Amino acid sequence: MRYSKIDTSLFVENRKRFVKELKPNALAIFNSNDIMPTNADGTMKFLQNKNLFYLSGVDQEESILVLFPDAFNAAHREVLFLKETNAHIARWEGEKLSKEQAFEVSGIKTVFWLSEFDRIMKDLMSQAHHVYLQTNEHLRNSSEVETREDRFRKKFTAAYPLHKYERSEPIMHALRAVKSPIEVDLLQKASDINTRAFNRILKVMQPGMNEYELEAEFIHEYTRHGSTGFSYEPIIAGGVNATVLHYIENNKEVKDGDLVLFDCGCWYANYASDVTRAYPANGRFTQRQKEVYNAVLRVQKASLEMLRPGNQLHAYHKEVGKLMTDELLGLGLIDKTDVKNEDPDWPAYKKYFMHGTSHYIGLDVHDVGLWTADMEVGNAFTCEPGIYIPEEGIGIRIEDDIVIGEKENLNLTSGIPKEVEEIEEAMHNP
Ligand SMILES: [Mn+2]
Repeated sequence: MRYSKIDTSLFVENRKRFVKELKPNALAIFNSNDIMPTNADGTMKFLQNKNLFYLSGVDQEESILVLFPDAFNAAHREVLFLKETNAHIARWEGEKLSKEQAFEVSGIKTVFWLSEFDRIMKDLMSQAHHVYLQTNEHLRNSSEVETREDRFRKKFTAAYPLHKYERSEPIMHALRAVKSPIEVDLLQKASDINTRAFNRILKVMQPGMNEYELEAEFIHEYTRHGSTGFSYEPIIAGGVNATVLHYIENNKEVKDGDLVLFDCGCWYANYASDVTRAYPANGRFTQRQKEVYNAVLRVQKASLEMLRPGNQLHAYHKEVGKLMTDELLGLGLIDKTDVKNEDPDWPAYKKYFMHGTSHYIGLDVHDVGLWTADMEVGNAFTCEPGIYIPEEGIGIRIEDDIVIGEKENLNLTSGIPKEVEEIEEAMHNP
């Protein structure tokens, strides 16, 4: 792993919180993610299943976690099944967790090799009535790929058809939405690495560079500070490219006079950062760019104030829409008639600001969480309003990552310049 050892109490506490929500005589099973194939014998970089990680800290493929708080044998209340390792395997594949190391990472005392799974589970299943399994219930998930968990579920439910199966996902969404202090520190570390990268861009960007050269500056800074890389495909978009919301080609020349949008984030210890800024290629905003930029910035600052305990995400998004409507009227992009005749399901402001303002962030970039509950202390959100004007070649989004606090919010990305004067100052004093 590239990250420093995480305090085991995080995973111990997470398991305590999780098992409290289970029905009596229930066990829960979590499978790791697959190592995804490319072509021939190639594979993608491994990314752990985030529920398994949250409950164990195990960051290795072919791992299974079983939690059974009512197990007769106290040693079977928390069990890990891992890929077997020995000197020969270590020589070929590199180091894998030993049973002792797995305990040090997770705080789980009972660790078996995977080959013992069927035998041990036969015993545990004879005692259990309910079985909690995980499914991907993320609102925006649309993947058709069968996961390791999916394959496991088919096989396991066929082997034990008469147990009562339950969803662990609603519990996980509620738990993972509220970040503990250890998690906030890890999110801050990811944000700190990202902060270095954005500040580096302010020093090196020049008209004539290609967008991918700027992308290289990010990965350079990420890698040398222990990140495993981008937490999503980065968007580096000069001029009109910034008005294409999911522009990820990053292959055009940055022109003098362009505003360049950077939507970039990195991983640290499986926690994500996700930030957007728009910086002028030549170090100076034009008058119009500044007007639009400051309009977005006002909406962003006011929106950040509304991410407070007791508020609701749906109402919040409506309020942001009102703020944006006022700014677009001020910029002359829409008029009062547009607003008067607007479709309530697709208000006039959507012409220039067509995406959501906030999402949960944590172990996933678009983290799991409750979209209908009140906001509470410990929730971590992005805040990312934008204005996109293709006819003027201007696309601006300003995005920070914050954690809701008791008295005030913690802005994890406040070290990334976002005031016009600050940006121009930094770009002219490399
Ligand atoms: Mn975002």
